[in-house]
Amino acid sequence: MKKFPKNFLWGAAMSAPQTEGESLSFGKTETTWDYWFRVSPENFYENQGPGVTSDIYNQYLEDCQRMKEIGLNSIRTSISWARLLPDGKTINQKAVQFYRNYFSAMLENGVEPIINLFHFDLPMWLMKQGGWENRVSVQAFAFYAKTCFELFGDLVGKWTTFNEPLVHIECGYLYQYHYPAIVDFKRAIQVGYHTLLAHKAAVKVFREVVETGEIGIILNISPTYPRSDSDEDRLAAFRSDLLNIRSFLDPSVLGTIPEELVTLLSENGLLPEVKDGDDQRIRENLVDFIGLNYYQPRRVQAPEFPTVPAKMPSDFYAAYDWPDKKMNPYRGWEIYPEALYDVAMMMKDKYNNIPWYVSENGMGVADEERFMNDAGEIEDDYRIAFMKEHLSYLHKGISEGSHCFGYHAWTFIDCWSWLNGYRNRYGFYRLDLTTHERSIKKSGRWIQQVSENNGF
Ligand code: BGP
Repeated sequence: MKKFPKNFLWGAAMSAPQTEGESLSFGKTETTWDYWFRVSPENFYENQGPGVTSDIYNQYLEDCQRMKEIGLNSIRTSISWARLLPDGKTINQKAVQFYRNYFSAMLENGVEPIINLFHFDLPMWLMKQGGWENRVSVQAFAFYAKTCFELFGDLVGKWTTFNEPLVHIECGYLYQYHYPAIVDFKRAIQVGYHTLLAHKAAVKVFREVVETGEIGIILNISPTYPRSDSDEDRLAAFRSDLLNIRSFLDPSVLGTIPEELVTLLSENGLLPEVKDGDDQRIRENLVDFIGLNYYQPRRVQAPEFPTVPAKMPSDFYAAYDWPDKKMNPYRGWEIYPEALYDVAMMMKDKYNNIPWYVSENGMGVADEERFMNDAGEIEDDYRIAFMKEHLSYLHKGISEGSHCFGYHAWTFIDCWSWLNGYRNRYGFYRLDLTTHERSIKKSGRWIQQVSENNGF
């Protein structure tokens, strides 16, 4: 039996834009997702948009009971900025009531809410001013954060500022998976810099207005493995880590931006605009904990014909296709549970053994109705096997002293996914797209046992 530390968090992660529904009602205004779907629905898998999603806005009472039913002692979700502050300034009282009721229902069911402020869903009123490219976004975010802390601080003990900040940067400004779908490395770096400052500003305001409670940030972590031990491949891995791991982890935990990252950006004409006092803002305002979303490793090799100065991150490191990889063919992501041990050791050895948790891990599978038994239950043994393997490596890291305090699966109920709609399912509960009924999967019954035994 693999036992986990006392008070270990067993839970699941989700986000407002992927679960709430009522995306243009009860006072909420458009986000970039609502807007993009309205103007370019063809970009979205089977024209599935963010309008209804899992309808949690209307079903949260029953859903909070469902959390308890499968043994979840914690849930991470986010607040919708455009719902709470439809014009950036005025508080929407319907939103206040909804979130207070929702978080209270979690607490009544013994579920600790971990509340995140930004999960890719930028309000259109801010996008129209340039979004994260415009430094006004930093103050706008700090105001939103302060509003949340004041309104919900009595119900929420753990806050996080951003989910996967790298993703809205690279998908929005390099790879065209998020609005505004621009390809421009320099603008991407500016967006990243303002995002970092917004995170720092939110932590600062948190320390000013909240007496008890903790604050952190959630980062996507893909540990980098070079193709070979050659100097060139190792340099590629080092640069990948600078951009993809250390860019947010170092300033959040250590209060520094790696010097080598500054040099690399400077040599390539990519440095962002900064202002006096930014150094101090970055040095201070450190987090209490870190959440790490782990799905897949990153394998790299030296780029063969890099453009100088760099136009894309691939000019610093190229993807390496490891012939021995094991794949999740539905999502196209490599399955490599060993990395969770490496991540645990990295947090212990390089980040002062700061408390951290696995804030997302999971397996998206298409056409899960193939695995439905006669009683109508999805027998998702592959998901159970996936989680067991990952938890085993995590357990090894914890037994060697890494300060990990929880494991959250992606996700609670099958949810809407950005451009992929409902193609890949991740939930402990299946969502029926026509009736919006939820039904427990085998993995839901399994996680209940794991949570009850605090191990498996
Ligand atoms: C993470 C995001 C989630 C979720 C998950 C699964 O990166 O934080 O919002 O979507 O990935 O990925 P996908 O939905 O693309 O399959």
